[in-house]
Amino acid sequence: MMLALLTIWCAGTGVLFDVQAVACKNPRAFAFVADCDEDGTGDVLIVDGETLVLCPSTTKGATHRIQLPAGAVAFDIANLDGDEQSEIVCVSGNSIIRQDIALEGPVPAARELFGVETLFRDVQPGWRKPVVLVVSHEGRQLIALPRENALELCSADGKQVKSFELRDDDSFGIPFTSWYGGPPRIAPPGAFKMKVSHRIMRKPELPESLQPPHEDDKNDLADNYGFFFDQVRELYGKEPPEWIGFFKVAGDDAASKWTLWAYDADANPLEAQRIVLWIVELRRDDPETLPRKEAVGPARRYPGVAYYRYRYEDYAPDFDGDGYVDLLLMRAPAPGMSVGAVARAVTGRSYPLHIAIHLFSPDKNRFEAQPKAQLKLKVPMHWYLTSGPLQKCVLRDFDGDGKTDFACSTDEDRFAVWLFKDGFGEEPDFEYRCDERIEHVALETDLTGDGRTSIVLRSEKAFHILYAR
Ligand SMILES: [Ca+2]
Ligand SMILES: [Ca+2]
Ligand SMILES: [Ca+2]
Ligand SMILES: [Ca+2]
Repeated sequence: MMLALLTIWCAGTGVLFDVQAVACKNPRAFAFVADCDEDGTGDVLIVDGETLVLCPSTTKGATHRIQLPAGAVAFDIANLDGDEQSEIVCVSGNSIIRQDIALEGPVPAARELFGVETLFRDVQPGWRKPVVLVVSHEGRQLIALPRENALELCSADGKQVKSFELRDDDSFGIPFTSWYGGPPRIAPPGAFKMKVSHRIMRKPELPESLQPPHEDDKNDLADNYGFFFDQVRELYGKEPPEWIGFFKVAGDDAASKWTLWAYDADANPLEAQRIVLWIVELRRDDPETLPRKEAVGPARRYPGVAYYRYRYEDYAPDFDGDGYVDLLLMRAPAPGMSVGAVARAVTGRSYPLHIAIHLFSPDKNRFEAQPKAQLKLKVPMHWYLTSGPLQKCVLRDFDGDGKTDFACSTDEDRFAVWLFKDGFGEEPDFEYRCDERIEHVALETDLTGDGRTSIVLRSEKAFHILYAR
């Protein structure tokens, strides 16, 4: 297949996504989102070795390749001078370098803005990551640099404008390394902020205007696995079998409703897997303490296994858009099915996978016993034996109607999307056939801020950008 062509652009009327395939050479290439054409929308960028590949939304289908300055470790895509175009600002050794982005014509040479020693000197060679370097402070675009004892804000000519001293036990966590995974967030127009994670060790006290969104903090309860394990043990009256999961169904941090679930040890081993779950209301008066139980619903059993991702809240699916998180169960055929049927499934090299959506009913305070939507899929047999039958699952809103939709791989090289419209249609609403094996979902993000999620898939030799239309 001609992946040597740099990009492939497919568009059609009435389809859910425009697809752009962007070839890349480096196996460790990664994608992230920034606004590289200053139009207020997110653009997909790919770091392919030392090449930055830009896929600006304003030139749909075209890519622009820029060599990152030699030795660049941390870099930011931002509009340093407030004109019509973003630039790359990066740290290379003790140099702060500006590389202009030219979406037309030749790319200007990189130039050093000033020299300064920063903590980025300690990163490993080859570390090359998007980082928040350019910040708005008191109406100015400044370069924020983590130094030995302070975060320093400098103007583009290297003059120190402000310095935020570190206290002894402070750490640089955020905002000095951005992570390219997870859902990036769109900040006010023109100020695109990526999801930021804790990576480097020192953090000064910063004014509110410089603080990135603390989206991780709200998940601290979800981090407390031991707390939920104890709850299940108490509710179950015995040791939870195998594994438990938990996710917030609704509410804020002070008063919230959670689902705790465990594999049901009482299930007949010949039955399909079954879970037992409880709806638990928690209240927490003091943010420092663990919450207490307000009310506990009865144990209820459901066929299948809850699809669960760590930090479920980030992906909390709400299929009917009522504000309550719904339950997605997946089920393989019961082991009790006839030997002949199993044999046929195996020889066909595909295996049935049953997906069921149970909506949460706030009136009944439980998930409905009857699924609201179901899908009967066939997936490669060996997925069961390796990483699980449900692969590359994306639970996001793709058409912007406020209701979560469903997408997953249906074969090594296929990715299918079903919109939730009072249920799922028999056929997928969108199907993408890659020309090689899809390895993982690189990004799932709202690029335009209107609730429609775009997806970036990674195959061995390319990224495949599915732009929500
Ligand atoms: Ca843009
Ligand atoms: Ca600029
Ligand atoms: Ca719901
Ligand atoms: Ca939707």
